[in-house]
Amino acid sequence: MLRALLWDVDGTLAETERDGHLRAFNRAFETLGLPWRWSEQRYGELLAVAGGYERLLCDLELRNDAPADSLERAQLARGIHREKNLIYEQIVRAGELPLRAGVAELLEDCRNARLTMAIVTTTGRANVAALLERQLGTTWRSGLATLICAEEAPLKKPDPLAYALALEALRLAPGETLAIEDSPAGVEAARRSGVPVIVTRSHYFRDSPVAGALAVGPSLGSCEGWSPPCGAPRAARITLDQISCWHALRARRVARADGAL
Ligand code: XBP
Ligand code: MG
Repeated sequence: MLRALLWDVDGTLAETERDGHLRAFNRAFETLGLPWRWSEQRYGELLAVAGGYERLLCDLELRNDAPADSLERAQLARGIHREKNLIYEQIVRAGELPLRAGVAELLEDCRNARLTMAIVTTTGRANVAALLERQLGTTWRSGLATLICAEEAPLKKPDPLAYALALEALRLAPGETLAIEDSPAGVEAARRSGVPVIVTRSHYFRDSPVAGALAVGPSLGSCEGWSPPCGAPRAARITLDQISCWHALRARRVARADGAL
């Protein structure tokens, strides 16, 4: 039985990478008088590295015009990342990062059904709080039993730590939960902790292989294009009933493999 829904943040709740973090990084470079700018395509390549600070450091290591000394480079990266997060928060508070289609409705389904939810992300807590407060109002925490963010899980996805901590906090077995992710790293993190996962593809990962997901589709705001197909293909969006169906299918597969059915 499904007892908790675990939400990824970046790319899943909102298109935060292209419309938030990338813009904020470029503005941070500018504010700090640095000549660097990342194109949308370059940022897509850098997304192979999880975590904004780690991503930035990886880019600086490849630049001839970045400090050659590793301590100096790390210090510079910390300063840029701090500035980026301040700017990111401004973008979010200005309302420029709407939730993706179907997200608010599915959150509401879960609240109405009193289904436990959690946030499981590799971004910082302040970024999550700013986004959800701006988009959902001051009651944004309602229904969220725990938030596992970069502060709790310094080993970032695809490491399974964030999911392991969420399961521990919720005192649930992996099979009693289901994660919603958008990226291969997120899917790998969930799978390595035994958590079944569905994928709502985001801008940067629209064609990436996501092996092992229970279901994959373009948007929670539509029943079109999902594999396996939705049970109610004419429904306007992915509902909690649909999520529960996918989860139950998997539970039956596991039971069959165990010889219980
Ligand atoms: C995706 C990430 C994040 C953001 C940047 O996180 O890799 O690191 O790109 O955030 P999610 P920070 O698990 O939510 O998909 O700069 O705060 O690290
Ligand atoms: Mg993500």
